[in-house]
Order: sequence, then structure tokens, then C-alpha cells
Amino acid sequence: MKTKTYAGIPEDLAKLETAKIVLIPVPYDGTSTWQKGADKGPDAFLDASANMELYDIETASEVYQQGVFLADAVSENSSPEAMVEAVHLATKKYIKKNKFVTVFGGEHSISIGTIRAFNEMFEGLTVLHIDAHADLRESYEGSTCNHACAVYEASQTTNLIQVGIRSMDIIEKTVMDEDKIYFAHEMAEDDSWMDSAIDQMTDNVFITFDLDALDPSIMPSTGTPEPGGLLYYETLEFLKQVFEEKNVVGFDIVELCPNENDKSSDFLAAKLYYKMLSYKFKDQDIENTFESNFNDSNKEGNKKSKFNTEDDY
Ligand SMILES: [Mn+2]
Repeated sequence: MKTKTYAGIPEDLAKLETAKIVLIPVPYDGTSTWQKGADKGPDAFLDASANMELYDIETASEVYQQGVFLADAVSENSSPEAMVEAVHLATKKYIKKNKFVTVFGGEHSISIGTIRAFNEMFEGLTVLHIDAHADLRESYEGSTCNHACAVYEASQTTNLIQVGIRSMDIIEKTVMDEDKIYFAHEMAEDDSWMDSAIDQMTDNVFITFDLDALDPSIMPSTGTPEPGGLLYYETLEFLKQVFEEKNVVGFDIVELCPNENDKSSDFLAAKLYYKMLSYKFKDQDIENTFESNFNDSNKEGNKKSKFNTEDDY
């Protein structure tokens, strides 16, 4: 990693002991099928972040003052399975330290390990999956840890809500919960999807944000750009509402595939990450200690059980 601290923040705000936020870079691109380059995502994101102004106008806050610890990158890439386990362990380690844990990829398969860790540590977890692709294949090209399988496990173990979907294989229909999927062509016609999606969430929400959910006109630097995606302000409106109404326990952002000729995508990813932090902490005093409300005791032996739909919404 070229950058010493996240966004070039002062070192006293970047210490693990005192930072409320942890950022784990995962420069992994082992299973992508079309354009390679998501392994360069974290560096491009950190470069753009270091060139960004750190006062957020909308929330009138400087969220970096809550402290952001830039963790060592997870570099395990001997196999998709080994990478997923390394991400799982790293994520869990920092959740146990009572941090707000965020992960920057890397291709979407990294989320398998991240979601597994959050599901073990938080009760009744909702996974909000924002993506152009359904990513519901049980296995793909011989692995259950392929990017095309990013949320299959979540579909079996958590309350999975999918937003922005506009590309899938017919076989994924056998897995998807049609009440909890918001297709892009429907979202374009009727904005009641925002309230509807939030109504279906439990209190603890993990967000996995694949940048190809965004329209290629504003996010061309991604491995598989699909037309008809989300625009910036509707994305922020939705995210802001989720952060206001739910306990967002962490998030990841994946699939930035940097391009020398398009720095605006890197910058969008940097701003989106910072916005999400700003929404999370906008009502928290810097002096107050952070409580993530993780629960270490309940899920260890139970991680394969299907989310209980009788759980409180
Ligand atoms: Mn995708």
C-alpha cells in the first residue's frame, strides 16, 4: 500500500487502539471472468481518498476524527477458499475489538468471508446486497468462492435483500427470494422500492456494495459494467435512510477496476465510502465510545442455519 494512513489523516487518528473505524483492503482478483484489475482497486481507492476534502457538507461533519485504522491488506490468494477464510478471520478479529469494520475489494468473492464473520457476530443479520448481478450461484467454475457466488451463502444464512439487479442466470431463480429482490427495471419506474426494502430489513444490517450497481455513466471502471444502473443521488438517498433507520454493523465496497483514463470512478468510490462513514457517525460525538453491539456467543455453531423469518423486523 502506498498510503500510510487512510486519506492521509494524522497518525494519532489512525491508531488501532483509539480508532472507531477499521478499513481492511483486500486486493484480490482471482476468479473474475472478464476484465481483470479489481486487485488494483484498493490502491486506487486509497490514492483518491488521499486527495479528497474531509469535511462532509451534507452531514456537517468530519467523520475521520472518529479515527480510521488502515489494517494490513489481506493478501492471501493461493486459492479462492483460502482467501475467503483469510478475510473471514481478519474481519472477525476487528469486530471482536468493538470496531466499525469496513472492507474494500477486490472482486466480490471477498464478501463471502466478510458476511460470514458478520453473521457469526450479529444476531438476525440482514445483508443488503447492492449490485447489478444476482451473484446467487451455489458454485461456479468449480468453486463456491467464485465472484458469481458472492451472496449464495448469505441467501441461506441471513435475511438477504438484493437491490439494483439487472443481470442473472435463469438457474439463480431457483435460489432467489422474489419478495426481497428489487430489479433495476422496476426501480427505474417506481421509487417505492426504497421504503419497501427498508421495511423488510431487521435491525442489524450489513451492506455489500458492488460498484457495478451504479450506472456505467458514473462508474465505468468496474469489471462488468451493465447499463441501467443507480445514479449518485438516489443511491445516497437510499443509503442515508438505511443508516438512519437501521443499525448498520459494517459494509464492504467491491469491484473497483481502475482505469488510467478514468480517475472519476476512483474518486466516486472514495466519496461513497466516506459518505457511508459520515452517515453512520453523524450523530455520534467524537468523545463517546463506540458500541457495535456484537454478540460473540450465539452463532458459532449455528452459521449454516437459515435466517429465521419469524425474527422481529
Ligand atoms: Mn456485480
